[in-house]
Amino acid sequence: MKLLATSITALTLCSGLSATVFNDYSRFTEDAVVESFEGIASAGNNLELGNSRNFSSGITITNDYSQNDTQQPYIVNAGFYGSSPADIRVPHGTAYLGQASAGSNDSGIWVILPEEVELVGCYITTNYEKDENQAAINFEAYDSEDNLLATELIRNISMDEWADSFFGFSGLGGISKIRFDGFGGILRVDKLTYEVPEPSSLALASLALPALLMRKRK
Ligand SMILES: [Ca+2]
Repeated sequence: MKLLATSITALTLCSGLSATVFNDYSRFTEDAVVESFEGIASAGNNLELGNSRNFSSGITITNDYSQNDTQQPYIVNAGFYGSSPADIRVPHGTAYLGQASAGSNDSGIWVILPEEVELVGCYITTNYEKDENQAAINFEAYDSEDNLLATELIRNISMDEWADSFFGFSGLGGISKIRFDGFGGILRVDKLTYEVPEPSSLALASLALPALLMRKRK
């Protein structure tokens, strides 16, 4: 019975993936893939993304925006809605991903990763001058079966703080999607970065359960 109980615990631990939040961009290695949203919208322009768009970095961005809504995700290059580019210090390059009132009339912005990753994150600003309590985003990580692995409430980060405001999720090989679901204000995202696990880490994880069972059988 003891062996059975131990085996069930081990199986539960293996299938019950979770993710943790991290803020240190230097955890990524040179193997990480960066989506900086450059070269998509022409200078000074917005490109509305509609319901789904694939990016050369491998990610797909989806949103269930409908024609009845006034807002949808967009890529902005060098300036925002006519404001001077100098007003905005974009963390990486001149272009970024944004949405006004993300999640207020839709399910927010989903980022579908091309494979299950170990690390994923981005630089985020969520400011809203009229009401700082409205300027909050739920940033979430999901596995391939749409189980929520982790969520982080991010509040009222000003434009000045954007380039210092990285939020990421870490989960060994189990993160398939991330989502931004907000309450109001304008969400801006840049330098979205992901990294798949080292092959040695995955091998270690896949060996862990059989090794444990083998040990218990002795
Ligand atoms: Ca950029």
